Amino acid sequence: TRLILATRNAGKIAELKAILADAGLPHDLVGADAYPDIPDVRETGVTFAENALLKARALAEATGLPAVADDSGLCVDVLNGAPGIFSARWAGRHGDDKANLELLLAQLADIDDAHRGAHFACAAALALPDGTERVVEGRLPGRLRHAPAGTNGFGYDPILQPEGELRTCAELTPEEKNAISHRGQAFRALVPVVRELLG
Ligand code: ITT
Repeated sequence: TRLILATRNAGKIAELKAILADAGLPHDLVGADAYPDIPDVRETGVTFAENALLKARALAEATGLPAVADDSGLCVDVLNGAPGIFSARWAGRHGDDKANLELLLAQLADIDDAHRGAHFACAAALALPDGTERVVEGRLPGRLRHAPAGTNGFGYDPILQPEGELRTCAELTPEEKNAISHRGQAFRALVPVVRELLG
């Protein structure tokens, strides 16, 4: 069966395809870009889980196919969890990863190493056309560098150094990142749910 990945973020799509294939999910995974006529849903939720469910539900309803969605972001301790659900548009324009990262580094310029704790969070949602819904979450704790390092991944990867690592997420290989990431954890937890509900 076909499973729609309800995201237009290329970085997420690449990771999700690898994570779900590694977990042995036999479904034909198709990005939301295969359905260009379906308008983007407004992310009006106040949590990652709510927004992931909104995105999955919209695609499942519009296509009549099961859909999974990812809502994720970077939560910075000293900013009380911001950018959080606003991570994709922290500097104003949706999806401007470079501007978002530069603004965040500027905001944290005076924060010393002892106070640069942060985590990536991800909610993975599954929605079926019959209205069945599930959501699970994962997180990757670490600290924020003062300057970007590495070229792999996307978004805030060049500044988050996972706990127990000397490299940033952007210096990990895709396999290393997926093995520990918020997204890897959330979607590996979603796989048995997909199996149970879709076979
Ligand atoms: P879709 O809604 O189409 O899935 P989006 O990019 O708008 O795409 P989100 O609203 O979930 O998705 O925003 C997530 C943002 O959080 C993303 O733009 C990145 O800046 C950041 N982010 C999430 N996961 C990340 C990761 O693994 N590495 C680095 N940054 C990440």
